Amino acid sequence: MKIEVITLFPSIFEGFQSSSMVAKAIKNKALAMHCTDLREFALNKHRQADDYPYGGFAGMVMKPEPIWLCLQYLLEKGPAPVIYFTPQGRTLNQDILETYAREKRIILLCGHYKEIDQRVRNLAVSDDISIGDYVLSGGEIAAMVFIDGISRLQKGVLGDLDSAQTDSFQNGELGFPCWTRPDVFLGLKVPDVLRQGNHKLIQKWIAERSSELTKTRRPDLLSKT
Ligand code: 6GU
Repeated sequence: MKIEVITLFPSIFEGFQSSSMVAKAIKNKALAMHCTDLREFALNKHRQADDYPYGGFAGMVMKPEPIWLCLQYLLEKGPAPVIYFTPQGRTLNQDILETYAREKRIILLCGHYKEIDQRVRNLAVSDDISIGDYVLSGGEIAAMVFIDGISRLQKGVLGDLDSAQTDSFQNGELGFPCWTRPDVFLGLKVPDVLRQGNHKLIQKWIAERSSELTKTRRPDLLSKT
């Protein structure tokens, strides 16, 4: 999968691209990532990408022309859905990640300041995504959340083939608590059932822990299924 990021701040993505799961996905060729600096498509000599909003509101709005030109340039190379990150979008969840994880190429548009001009949204954006009910100063961190979530769903990225299957949200519930060695830590023992190797019992036990946790912490998830 190829991810094209459009941003005024490409340097934010440098450490992100070269660390952890995303770096591994890129190294394994499960993922390719490319950032385009929106300012390269800014028209005037000041490379201006934002301007005052019509209506006299506070804040700045990103101008339509650089975004439009940048999108034309990227879409000439081939088709791709254009996802714009905004608090006005639908809230990201695991289903949305799984749907986009199957695409060959996606374009992620990061806004900054207040919003981008509505005309370019109407003309060229295929989906608006938010990562939650709070306001960030730009879409870059939201795009990184999205890329991380998608990259770990690419084939050959997670070490253990099954490990995505026991994630939180995979079957509409939260995950379960986990333990590792040592057997006893500060006098606290690992639950016996996990050490006895009866896989049927273990499956039943962790399913109960998942349900318990979901019921107390996220009852809203249970009413969805
Ligand atoms: Cl996608 N962008 C911004 N600026 N703020 C957000 C967000 C996105 N999702 C939640 N808050």
